[in-house]
Amino acid sequence: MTTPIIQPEEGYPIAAIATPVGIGALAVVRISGKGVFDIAQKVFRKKNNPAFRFAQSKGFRAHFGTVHDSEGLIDEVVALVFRAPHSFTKEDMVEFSCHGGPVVVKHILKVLLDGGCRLAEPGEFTRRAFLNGRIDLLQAEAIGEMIHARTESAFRTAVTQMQGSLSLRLDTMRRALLRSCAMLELELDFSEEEVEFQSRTQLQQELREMQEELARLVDSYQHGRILKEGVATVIAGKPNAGKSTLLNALLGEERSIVSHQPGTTRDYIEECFIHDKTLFRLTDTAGLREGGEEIEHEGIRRSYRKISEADLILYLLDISLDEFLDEVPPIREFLECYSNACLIVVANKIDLTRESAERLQQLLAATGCDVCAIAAARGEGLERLRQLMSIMAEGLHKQQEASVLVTSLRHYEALRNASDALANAQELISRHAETELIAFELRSALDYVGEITGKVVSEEIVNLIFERFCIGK
Ligand SMILES: Nc1nc2c(ncn2[C@@H]2O[C@H](COP(=O)(O)OP(=O)(O)OP(=O)(O)O)[C@@H](O)[C@H]2O)c(=O)[nH]1
Ligand SMILES: [Mg+2]
Repeated sequence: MTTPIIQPEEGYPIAAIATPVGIGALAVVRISGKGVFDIAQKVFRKKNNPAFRFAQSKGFRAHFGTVHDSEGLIDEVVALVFRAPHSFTKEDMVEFSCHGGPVVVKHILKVLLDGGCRLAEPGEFTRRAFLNGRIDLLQAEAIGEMIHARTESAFRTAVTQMQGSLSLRLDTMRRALLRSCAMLELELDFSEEEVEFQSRTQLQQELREMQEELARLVDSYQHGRILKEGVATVIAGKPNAGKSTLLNALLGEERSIVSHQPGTTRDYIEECFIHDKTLFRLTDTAGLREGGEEIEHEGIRRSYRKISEADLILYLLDISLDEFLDEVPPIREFLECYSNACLIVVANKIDLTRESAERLQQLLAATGCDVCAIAAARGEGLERLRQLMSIMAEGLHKQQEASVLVTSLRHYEALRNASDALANAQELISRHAETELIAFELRSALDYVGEITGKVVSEEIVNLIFERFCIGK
């Protein structure tokens, strides 16, 4: 199990530009850590008040003045003071709002670095907020997700997580587990006297309730993942069916190479688009066929991997070919093998046949699937396809109506492990197993739950989480 816990850093003063690179009305450069008031003092002069001292300023105060380097004035700024522990990092902080030109901002950053700060690493401000106990790991991750949210619903979910609703549930669970663990361990201290401080019936009941709660959270992951990452939608089918043409048409740009040669797409291509407030992560894959050479083989292997991970499969076929019914067995196979995903059969190239209605009917009867007819190259039928995709996505969403959603694979895995440990504990209790074994399972459930909020977590995981942030956050 992971060992606790990373010690809070010493609070070496760090500096970073907190706003995006480029030209804007304003930009913010922030510093945090020990001695930042002295560093700010070296470079800042308050308007009409030469006696002003950051060290004596109250928190949450804005001071208007100028920033200088050895050669003179750099910019007029507003310096905002936060006094520990009432700041984002719980350390002393100053934020300089300056004019938003890239050169100005870099100059201000440079004087602060020359003054004694070091450049902050990606996510280091948020990391300090976590290490200093201002937020837990879940909330820190939610901040990252909120910044990267591409749809309104992903944003809302991240905000809920940031406010700590999932943290609260997990903490309650953790406390209950801790209590039971303590009782069992107390029994161990008196093992010769065969006392039972923790009623086994009551413990069984409590563990069952916790496991149900964990199961609900685990189940919410599919929905949460779709909100965050989009509906994983894979366009599959034989070579030349028009998969790349369809990807381009749905995106409205020439993203994937189209050619009349079968086997054009080798590696898969992934792009996102939003329709009707739903984010779709669309993947164009290599056409599925026997034979071909080595690179194409690898492409096809990757296609199957993507198909196996899909929420929604668009199975594309060329309806203008006389042998279009040859596609029925592979479609049936898809339905069987990838039953976790939704499937839409998309009949392409209707512009090339006069019998499209008749053929579609045959296809519908033979597969029993939702069939959509299009001419991807001309953009015909795409609106109906998009509608059908949205309806399918709504079905995926509605499968889960939990108020708290799990959106991260890391949390999902820890919750599943915790749930497994609770199942083991219950099994042991019903077999009247030794207290030691039951306590061991409860401890590991406790550790898994603690991993999520960061109560018990390895430095490696913390590093992985904060690496994905941008500098200045
Ligand atoms: N007439 C007609 N031709 C189309 C249509 N859609 C695609 N095509 C043509 O079909 C050929 C194959 O299209 P692609 O999009 O490259 O097919 P693909 O499924 O990606 O093929 P691979 O990458 O080889 O698996 C190209 O010549 C396209 O112009 C359509 O709706 N009507
Ligand atoms: Mg292609």
